[in-house]
Amino acid sequence: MEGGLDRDDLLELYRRMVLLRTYDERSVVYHRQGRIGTYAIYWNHEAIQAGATFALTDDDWIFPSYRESAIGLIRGMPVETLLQWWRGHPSGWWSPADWNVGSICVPIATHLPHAAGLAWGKKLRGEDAVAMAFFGDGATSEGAFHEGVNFAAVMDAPVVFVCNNNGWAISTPVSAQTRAESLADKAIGYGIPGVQVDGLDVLAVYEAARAAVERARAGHGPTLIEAVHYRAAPHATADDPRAYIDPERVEQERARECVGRFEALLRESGVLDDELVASTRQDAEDLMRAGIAAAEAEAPPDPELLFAHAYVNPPGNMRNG
Ligand SMILES: Cc1ncc(C[n+]2csc(CCOP(=O)(O)OP(=O)(O)O)c2C)c(N)n1
Ligand SMILES: [Mg+2]
Repeated sequence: MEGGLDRDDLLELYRRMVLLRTYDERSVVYHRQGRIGTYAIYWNHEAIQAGATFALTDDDWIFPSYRESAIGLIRGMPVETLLQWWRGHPSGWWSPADWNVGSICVPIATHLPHAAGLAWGKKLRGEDAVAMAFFGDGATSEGAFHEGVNFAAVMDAPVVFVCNNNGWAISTPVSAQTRAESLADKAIGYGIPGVQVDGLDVLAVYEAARAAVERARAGHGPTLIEAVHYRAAPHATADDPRAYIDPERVEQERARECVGRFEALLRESGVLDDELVASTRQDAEDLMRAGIAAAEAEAPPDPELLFAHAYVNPPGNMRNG
């Protein structure tokens, strides 16, 4: 079977990719209908998210950026929790310890020291959990990237750093971020392995992550994985990339999209047929429909919550009367 995975593994991997894809496509529609707020599209990032996390056990921790906002789905997190996050509803703030999934991190790279710290803490306690942190190409220009990776390297902390190199930090291309030949090369400066993989090949991503997790669990410290692809959708629903992106290149990338590519491979090897494809998609769509209904059925939050944990003594202009 493919990449040391058996038929059930391959189907589960496929199911997770379809679930992530469906969530993303429905979210863009919900945004256009005014049912969720600004949304960070991850269309064609599913191979990275599903492939890398497939190497984890449920005891391992995942630290997502906004680009991996729905990654909790692979652990069974309810769709409505994630939709509520994008609706700005407090029921979207899950406790990381309930799912071993950190909070969605919007400030670029600031979750990397958190992942390093958690992993080091696990190691000190003699627990063998691994932390996997996701971030973009632009994040590698941030101080917190250096601090997180260097700290994890020095402490041999069990971390897998997964860089989603989609070629863009909003409108800034990778060529304006670094003089390094590849982002994986940055690992050399930290004395850890750096691996470059095709970010649209879910099995290649899985294999790189599997090796990195094994290394981390064996006490040999972190690995930097650079998953290379090209952003095939706007940065977010608030972005109009026509001002800076090459539309022909985007069309080419969309034609090689990762879910269809894996689906074709599984059909060729006899693992998938029309019926399974249809039922997997239907299940994901049903889950989304139930999720948005559950989210919209919740009472709106109390606006005072905005201030509840902000000030012990609110300044005068924020006090009533
Ligand atoms: C510390 C910080 N600086 C700036 C921003 C504004 N910002 C939001 S997304 C983004 C681009 C990040 O690009 P990249 O790391 O490549 O991730 P991608 O969005 O491509 O997944 C920036 C600069 C931010 N969120 N946090
Ligand atoms: Mg990027």
